[in-house]
Amino acid sequence: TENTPVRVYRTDGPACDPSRGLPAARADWIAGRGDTEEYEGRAVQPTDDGRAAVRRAERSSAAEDAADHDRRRASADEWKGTARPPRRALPGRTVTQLHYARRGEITPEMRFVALREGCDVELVRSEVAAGRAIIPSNVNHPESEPMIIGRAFTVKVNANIGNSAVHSSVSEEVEKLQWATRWGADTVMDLSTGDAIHTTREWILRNSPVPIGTVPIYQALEKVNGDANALTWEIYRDTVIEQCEQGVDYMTVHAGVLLRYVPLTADRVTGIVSRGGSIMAGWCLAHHRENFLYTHYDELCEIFAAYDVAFSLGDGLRPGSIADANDAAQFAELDTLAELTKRAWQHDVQVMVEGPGHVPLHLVRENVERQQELCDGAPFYTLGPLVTDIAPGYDHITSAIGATEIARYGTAMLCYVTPKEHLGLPNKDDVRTGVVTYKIAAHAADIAKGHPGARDRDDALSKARFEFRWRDQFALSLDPELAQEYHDETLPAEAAKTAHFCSMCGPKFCSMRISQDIRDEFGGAAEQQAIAGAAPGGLTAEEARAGMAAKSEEFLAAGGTVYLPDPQVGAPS
Ligand code: IRN
Repeated sequence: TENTPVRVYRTDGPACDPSRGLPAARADWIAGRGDTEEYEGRAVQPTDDGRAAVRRAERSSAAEDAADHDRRRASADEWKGTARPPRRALPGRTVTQLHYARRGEITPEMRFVALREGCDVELVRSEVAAGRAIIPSNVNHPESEPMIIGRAFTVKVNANIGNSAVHSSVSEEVEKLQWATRWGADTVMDLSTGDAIHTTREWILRNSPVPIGTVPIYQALEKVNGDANALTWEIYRDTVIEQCEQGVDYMTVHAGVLLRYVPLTADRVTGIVSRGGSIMAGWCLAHHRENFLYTHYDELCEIFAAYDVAFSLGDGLRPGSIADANDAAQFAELDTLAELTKRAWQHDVQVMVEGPGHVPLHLVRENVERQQELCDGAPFYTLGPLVTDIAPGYDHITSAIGATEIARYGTAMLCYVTPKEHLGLPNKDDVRTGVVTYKIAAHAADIAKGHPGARDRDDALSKARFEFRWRDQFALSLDPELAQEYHDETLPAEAAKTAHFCSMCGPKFCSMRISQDIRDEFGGAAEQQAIAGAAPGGLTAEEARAGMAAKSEEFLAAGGTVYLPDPQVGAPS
């Protein structure tokens, strides 16, 4: 029988020389709208001259640190790509996808997204216009391939990468980006906190076919040498503009951590676990003033509107243990995130809302339903959630369980968790495991939601499996290499790629093969007979018939009903 091809969108983009970056495929679309202008000289000069690393090396007087710093500078000097002047909205113009969608205009980005999702472009436009979906697309990131985050579309997966003060270099981060998109990450967040933060981000952006997200407060903190109390709105604002000019597509902003909410975390088991959340809570307490991200929020909206940067409203008070799930602090912050969502919309700025964290399975659904109701359907973007706290080393699994549940009820994007969560910085293997695990969660949710066409790949793989087309089975897998590696561990011979069994059950007990024999015996096609005949050691038709007769007797003796009658709950006795 015919096998129709299955189309899968690859997120890894075209191959390129990392020191030159990807072609600016979207540049003509952006310029063609005539609503932006290039400007000379960046609004903010990068502070990234390595001073921070030298200071750090001096502080710790660790020779290793200095060597690490030299290595980073060396890789930074290798950049051969062209430095484009930054672009922003012409005075008085709004350039966001939300703005165009609300005006009823369809952009090339919306068309691209519709093709990618296999849906009508009007669905894309109307969901963006309603704020229920976002297309993160900074005008300074023309290398990106447009994608959409919203509950009406396939569930997306974000992978976090980024160096920390203790580990990894610029080129390693680009490799991690390419690695993450190779396994299917739909967006990548650069959470670098060490030195060379600007350079690392530049390399990542110029090489990224997927939208890039950041948490600007991390870089702002670097600028004040890690002293949260020294942070100011001005330092933060300049950092945001610097990142807008580079092309960051969405930014996590912890503007919902209000001064009055901080005491609500006092009795928690794990307090405040969000990095950004704890920085802002510390700042609020130290100054006894309201969070400057909240008080300057409208200015931030104006900046975002000029570059089409989307908000990812941070959940700075998310629970960090199942004991703290759905508590007063978390839900108070959510109320504020709802208010901020609507304020962003007033500026035509795209927005999604971040969610937990750690939540036991039975409390997961409430999170997404509450967020969807309060935030008028703005996309929800959640970190897991982990449904239990007892499996460090396996938190990609504890969180994928919660992620599947929360996506099933409407979360639009899942932030992956790797096996190293709570334990250390993920390496390449962890990134791969994290991304694939989250592709499983997202896909399982798509199927459960009845998303059109979601099951096609499953059906194709199952058919390949049933027909012993091993190579097709590998190719259709989320991780073809691993599937083949595991198969070949016990049956490496080329002949095994067409054999009608694998080493799990062996030739004699392969259920697929037995099914095929039965199909063959009771009216199977001629080609099935040929297949059955080729396999060694299976059941004979005689054995199969005898087995089925025995089963039939057993079934009839037990009453012969397939389904038991419905229990009469509460019926009068
Ligand atoms: C996603 C949902 N909730 C949190 N996240 C991600 O966590 C967010 O997008 C970013 O990657 C990271 C921010 O962590 P902190 O600063 O809140 O700990």
